[in-house]
Amino acid sequence: MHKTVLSILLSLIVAVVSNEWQQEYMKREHSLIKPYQGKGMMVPFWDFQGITLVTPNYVRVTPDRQSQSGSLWNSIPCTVPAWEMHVNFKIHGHGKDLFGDGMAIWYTKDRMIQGPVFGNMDYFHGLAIFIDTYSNHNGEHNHQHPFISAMVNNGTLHYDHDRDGTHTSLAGCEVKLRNVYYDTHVAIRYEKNTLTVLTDVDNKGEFKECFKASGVMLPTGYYFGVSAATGELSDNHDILSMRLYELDSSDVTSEDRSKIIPSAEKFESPRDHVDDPKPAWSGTKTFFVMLLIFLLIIAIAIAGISWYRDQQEQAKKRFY
Ligand SMILES: *[C@@H]1O[C@H](CO)[C@@H](O)[C@H](O)[C@H]1NC(C)=O
Ligand SMILES: [Ca+2]
Repeated sequence: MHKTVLSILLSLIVAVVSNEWQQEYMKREHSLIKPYQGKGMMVPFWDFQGITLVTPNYVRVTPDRQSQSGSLWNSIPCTVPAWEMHVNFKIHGHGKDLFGDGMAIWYTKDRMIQGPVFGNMDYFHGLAIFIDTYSNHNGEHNHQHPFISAMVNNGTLHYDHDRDGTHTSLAGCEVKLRNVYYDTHVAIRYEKNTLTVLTDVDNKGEFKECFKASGVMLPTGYYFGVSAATGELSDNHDILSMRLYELDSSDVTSEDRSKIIPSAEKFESPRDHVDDPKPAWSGTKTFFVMLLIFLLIIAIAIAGISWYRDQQEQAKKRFY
């Protein structure tokens, strides 16, 4: 009896807390989740360009065909100063050794402008996270592909495709994420002028750090987007979901961050990948986890007390 009540109570607490976290901190207006289409054929908060196709289960940014490009763009500028964007995607195709070109996740001033940088415009303002599956210039850099890297631009820098953007890259890491049977994820966290990119590409259900760059200045009011392109080589570039979480930003809420010009401290040369299994939790996340642990302890105490009482009853029955 006690046990059933307790387990119901516990699962209720867990459900409420996790739902609360989702509702409170996931910004629906910057997220793309299933079912994508609302009433009619409209996808609320998102616009599409080029070859991009919305299906019930994924958004195919490009199909596995040569010389295609497409993009999807959030239609609401992001006013949240500290955030974490989770992108669930799949890159797959018929090519065994040759495939490309890759895709990019954007947080930029302009949106819906087609161009040469994975289907989007060059000389952009803001942040690009490139998932580059094809090495255009073997020998120029000492990393393997696919390679995830970041670039911050104030509108003056050119993305050099022939060199895989090596000269303008902030940091990066190698990832094996193509043609796997499970979904792959990338998380982009921006808080306290620090950019952290994490990946979950091993089907383990946990993120590990790809790189972290401090001194990254990004304004509020830019747009999230994803673009992809194929050239002589091709791949399906599929987006399954995008979820934007608001992080605790009590330290910066008084600042006006809308006028910031995008910039980053000195570009670092690509360094070796360092695993960081310790996830950095936001204050709110930590709070809920502590609350959950606290409630669990209380539940265990209640269970313990009632068990003890039952034992006493039993003992009394035996004695009398
Ligand atoms: C834009 O970025 C370039 C290269 O980092 C820098 O030299 C230039 O001063 C920046 N311009 C502005 C207006 O911040
Ligand atoms: Ca490339």
